[in-house]
Amino acid sequence: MEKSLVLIKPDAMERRLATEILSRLESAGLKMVALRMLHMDRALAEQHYAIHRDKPFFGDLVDYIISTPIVAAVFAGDNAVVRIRELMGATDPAKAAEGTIRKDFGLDIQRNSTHASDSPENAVKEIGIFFTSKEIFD
Ligand code: FUP
Repeated sequence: MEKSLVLIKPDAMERRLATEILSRLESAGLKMVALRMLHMDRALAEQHYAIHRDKPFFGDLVDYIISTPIVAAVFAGDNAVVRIRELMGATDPAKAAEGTIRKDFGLDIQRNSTHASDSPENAVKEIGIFFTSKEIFD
C-alpha cells in the first residue's frame, strides 16, 4: 500500500485540532501506520523542507515549523498521496476547496494546519526523516 507523511503543524496543535485532522484521514478510509509527537529542531526542519531552500519564505517556514511540538504520522492506502492531498486542499487555505482540511482549519498560506507528501517518491524520503522502519506498522 502507498504511504504518505502527514504533519500536524503548530497552528493546528495550538488550537487542539490534531486528533480531529487525524480522524478525517481515518474516516476517509486511510490507515494510520505510524504516529509520533516531536519538537523538530532547526536541522531536521531544514532537511524536511530542503526543496524550498532557495525560496524567499524558507526561513520563515523553518522558524514556524519549529515553533511548537507537532504530530507526525504515516497514513497508508491505495493512492494515499493523492487522496490525502485532496483531503487537505490547496496550500493557501483561502484557495482550498470547500470541505477540505485546510479550508476548514487553515489560517493562511504559512499556518495551513498540515503537511502531506506531494509524490510517492518524496513520501519515502520524508517518512525516512521521521520514522525508522520498525516504527511503521504496515
Ligand atoms: P504544500 O505541498 O501544499 O504544503 O505546498 P508547498 O510545497 O508549495 O509549500 C510548502 C509550505 O511552504 C507550505 F505548506 C506553506 C509554505 N509556503 C509559504 O509559507 N509561503 C508561500 O508562498 C508558499 C508556501
